[in-house]
Amino acid sequence: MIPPAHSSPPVSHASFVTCPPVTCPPVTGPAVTAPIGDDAAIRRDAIRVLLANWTGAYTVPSRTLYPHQWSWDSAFIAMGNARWSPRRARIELLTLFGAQWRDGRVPHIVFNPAVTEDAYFPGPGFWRVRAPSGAHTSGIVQPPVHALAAWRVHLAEPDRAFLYRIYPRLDAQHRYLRGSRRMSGTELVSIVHPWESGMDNSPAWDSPLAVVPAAPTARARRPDLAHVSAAERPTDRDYARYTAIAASYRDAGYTGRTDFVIEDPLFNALYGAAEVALARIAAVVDADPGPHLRRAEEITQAVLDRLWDPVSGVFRARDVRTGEMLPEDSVAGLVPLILPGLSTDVADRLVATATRRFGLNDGMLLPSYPPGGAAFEPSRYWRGPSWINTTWLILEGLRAADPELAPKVGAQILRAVREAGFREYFNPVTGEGHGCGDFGWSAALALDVLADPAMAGRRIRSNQVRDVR
Ligand code: 9WN
Repeated sequence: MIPPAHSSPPVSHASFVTCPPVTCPPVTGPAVTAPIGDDAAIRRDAIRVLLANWTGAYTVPSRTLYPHQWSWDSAFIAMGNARWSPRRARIELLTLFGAQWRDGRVPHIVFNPAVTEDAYFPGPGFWRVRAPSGAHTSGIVQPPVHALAAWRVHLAEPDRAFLYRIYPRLDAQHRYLRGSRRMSGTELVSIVHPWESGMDNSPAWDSPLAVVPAAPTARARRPDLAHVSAAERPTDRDYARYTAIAASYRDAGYTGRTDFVIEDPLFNALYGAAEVALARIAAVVDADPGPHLRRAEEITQAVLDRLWDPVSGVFRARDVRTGEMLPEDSVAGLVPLILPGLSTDVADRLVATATRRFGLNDGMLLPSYPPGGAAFEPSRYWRGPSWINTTWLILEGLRAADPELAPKVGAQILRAVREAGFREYFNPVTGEGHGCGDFGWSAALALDVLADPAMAGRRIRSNQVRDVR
């Protein structure tokens, strides 16, 4: 299937990079799984991981488990790369947007043609898509953290030419979400697959997934299990459901609804925060920031109106098919803390929930699911472990909401990678590392935290708070 192509010509790698074409060189150096010394050592080793995962035009999340380009991984990785190689960070984002579809969607995976089909499931043969650039991609999206990443990359090394280039593509990405994903008729956008949430195996998805038929024909191959223990990954049953939803969406031409239509607080909070970042970028590229700021306000209000649960003091996902809020909480419900327009009252309640129910202030790493919850599994992918990216998003929100707590959360991130290495996720209670090693965003976001003035003991000035930097 050839999806509708983007209206502007696709970005060609050759037009903006002088580095070699996308290839997959062998991994260099041993995987980082052993404890790694002080801050300077963390920095050195984080850069080593990012270099080892660099393909010449983007960074793979992992050489073993995820050997292609992932959408939101690239945004987080760009923010870390901005701290030592802004040029690499710009290339990372431009490469991703080079595979943008004509309708504006930014696919969640851009496949490396040098990697064999059986290295990752579902691969290009399953999705059957070619973007206008010719790249093989998936047909779904991931949380839109890219405008924030582009703005951070620009702040690290101002480059108006980069912003002129990326702004129309970011704007088209948001136009796609606004035009094709507002499925409840409100300002909120829906995800149509658990993979779109970025938190695929979250207990929050258990109830909507329970009604998805897991047909035997949808049985997935599991190359992931060659790299990571089955006890740390989703079950076969869940994989069959993921596969069934993706296949039905593909067969419908990647449009419309699936059996899974959810308004997710993490996705929508990043969408709102990204509109603020787009406003900042628009001001630099002589575009009008006004519509972005208005949309940021509308999205923030809709997140509050539709997803805030005042009883439990956390945001909850809503099932658009039933109209009901989902019963399970997860760290996704804390991420609206990043919205610059959130009221102080709500922000304070979120901080209280994060500290009381998620144990944020206990010296424990921030879990992806509350430790007191019935579905808590401290080492299974998204069902309890702590992840560096969600912890980092909460840290971003805390800069305004609780400037005293923010550096402690930054310190937790550094402690996690110091003690266990750049693992994909961490047992929040013991700190033990799980999933793959040498994981891209764990390295990148540790670099970002290390470069943070608040981490060097400096106080955050009040004019820096409530600011998407
Ligand atoms: C499916 C790459 C991605 C992350 C997701 C994480 C995991 C993929 C998988 O890995 O998902 O997209 O195969 O499990 O859940 O957040 O982007 O790191």
